[in-house]
Amino acid sequence: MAVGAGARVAEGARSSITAIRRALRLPAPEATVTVPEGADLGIRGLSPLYTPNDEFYRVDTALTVPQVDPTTWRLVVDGRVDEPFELSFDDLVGMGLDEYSITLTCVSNEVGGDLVGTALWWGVPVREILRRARPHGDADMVLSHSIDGFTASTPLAALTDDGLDAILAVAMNGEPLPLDHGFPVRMVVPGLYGYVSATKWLTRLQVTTFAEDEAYWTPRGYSAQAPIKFSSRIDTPRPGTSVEAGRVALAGVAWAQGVGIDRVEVRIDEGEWQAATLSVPVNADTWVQWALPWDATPGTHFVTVRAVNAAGEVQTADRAPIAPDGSTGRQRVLLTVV
Ligand SMILES: Nc1nc2c(c(=O)[nH]1)N[C@H]1C(S)=C(S)[C@@H](COP(=O)(O)O)O[C@H]1N2
Ligand SMILES: [Mo]
Repeated sequence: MAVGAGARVAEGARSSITAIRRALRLPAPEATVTVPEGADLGIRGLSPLYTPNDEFYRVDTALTVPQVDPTTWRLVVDGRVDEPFELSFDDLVGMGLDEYSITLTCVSNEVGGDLVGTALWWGVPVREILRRARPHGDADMVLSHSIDGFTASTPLAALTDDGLDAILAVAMNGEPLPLDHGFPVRMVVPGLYGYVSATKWLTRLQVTTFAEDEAYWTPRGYSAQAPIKFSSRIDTPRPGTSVEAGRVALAGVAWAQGVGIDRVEVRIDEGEWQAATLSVPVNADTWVQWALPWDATPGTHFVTVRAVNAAGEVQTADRAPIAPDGSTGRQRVLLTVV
């Protein structure tokens, strides 16, 4: 029976790549992230600073998780470059790994949604790889290709800028990338939505132009370029739940990758905006947690949150849908206090 045989082959491939991944030993990163004291407020119901891999959101078009063998994996770097070349997994890791703290966000994240997560990634700057290929002066985009046909269009400058930590990542929270998060190699680019930057199961970096090439989502109603819109979320109490009157810990997260969060403000019903306490930021690319103690009185109450980024911009109340380039608006939750 073809179906049964196919399923068995797929199972076999899966278990063998799983075994290869489990046996893989990566060298420790040369530079590690210093997580400052106070970076995690440790409040019950609040997202931890680093999202465990098995709780990290997953978004991709793959019907089955691609099984990519790192021992035969190659990265092709080509297109509008002087020196096209190929790299093996050992070549890549041999360039030296550093650790990066970066919050990833999906363009499909609704205001208050959970398609956002933070990890400590080990990787190599994309700029070091592109520098070797010597992109032509007229190139302005890198089309990153996945083994499964997915592509993402990333501005060349976002990958080559010295101040931006765009990386090819091989590890997530201290272990090789999980299979469903792109094993063995993916891109991670701070400040750009995943669909224009975070290619999993990466196989090729094609240096090109926005005029000449387009990525998977571009003809499907999403912008070719999409910086992350900064936002904030209420984690606890959960929307729609009832809480006991008295001191209640309101808490959540806020992110403004590349810029940083200046403050988070909370409003109860139609009251004044109150400044929340923030966790100590790890860097501008990593979300912060916020918390505000609230003396809750019986009845129903609306709690609204907004962030102010380090450039002084206030999170807009204007609602935008996820297409074509990300949602906006403020999360407002209804809580019943008994
Ligand atoms: N190969 C491949 N890579 C992909 C995608 C995909 O569909 N296929 N989706 C992208 C999108 S839309 C997002 S938000 C991130 C999500 O990464 P995660 O699943 O590790 O959280 O992966 C990006 N990389
Ligand atoms: Mo996404």
